[in-house]
Amino acid sequence: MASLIVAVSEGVGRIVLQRVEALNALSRAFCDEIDAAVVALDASPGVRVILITSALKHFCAGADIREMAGITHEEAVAEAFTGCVKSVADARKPVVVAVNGLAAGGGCELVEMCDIVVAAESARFCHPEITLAAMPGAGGTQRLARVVGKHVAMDLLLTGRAMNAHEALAAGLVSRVVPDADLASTALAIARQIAGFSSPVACRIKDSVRSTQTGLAEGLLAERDRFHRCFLENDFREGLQAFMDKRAPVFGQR
Ligand code: CO8
Repeated sequence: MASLIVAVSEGVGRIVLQRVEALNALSRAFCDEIDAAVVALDASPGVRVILITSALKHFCAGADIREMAGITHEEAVAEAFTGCVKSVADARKPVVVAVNGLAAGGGCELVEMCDIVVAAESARFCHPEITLAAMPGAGGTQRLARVVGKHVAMDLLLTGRAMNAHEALAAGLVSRVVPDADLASTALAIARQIAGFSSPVACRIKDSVRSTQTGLAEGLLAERDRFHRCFLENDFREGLQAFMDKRAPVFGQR
């Protein structure tokens, strides 16, 4: 089965994530597929809005931990590796995301890159990187802190706990919370509504709102550099190995 479905209808370019074998974990190949789809939809004259959804029980389990365990520090630096996609944050057109189940780590960073976040009532958001002796590398310390503020961001990033949909709404990470059964239809209705407006104006509004994020580009680069340093550390290797062994990690022991 294809891990991605891309379809265009009524001005909405829809991307459905369905990497079944790893709960949409963001392997490099999967990120490349998503990036190619977003870039193509963003350039397509028939598309005015991009909509990202998951066909699985979770939105996305984050970076592909199994794959990451084989990446060296040199490779991470050379590839500007982040464990997440690049294109969503750069899209010119508005991006709506529908979140069901868990959005973890890189999956939560993908959400943070989107413009309108519609969450199912049972959706949860977390940054469990610290439990692996890792840290976000694709904006988790930057975009998250900008939308939820320092203290909520610190709570999520330093404890790895999951925030439910209503808490995420109150914190500003989510735009709307809807009953689970209404997630797909509500997200599509929002995307279609925006697609019915003037596309150049929608893009200009997006651009203008984005320009409020001063210092973001510098913050993202500094975050990525700090993230890459994890690849040199024993605790990080232990965190990844423990996940794969399905056991609790033991940090600071080697
Ligand atoms: N990477 C690779 N494989 C994964 C991942 C992942 N992130 N998440 C789940 N899988 C695999 C599981 O290993 C399992 O495979 P198998 O059946 O072969 O054992 C399969 O997907 C199904 O998973 P579960 O059986 O665990 O399904 P559950 O419904 O019981 O649990 C969870 C779902 C809660 C999502 C659980 O799988 C989980 O906790 N996953 C890990 C989530 C996580 O920690 N993600 C953050 C990664 S860090 C990140 O994204 C930021 C970038 C920095 C990364 C640096 C280090 C990786």
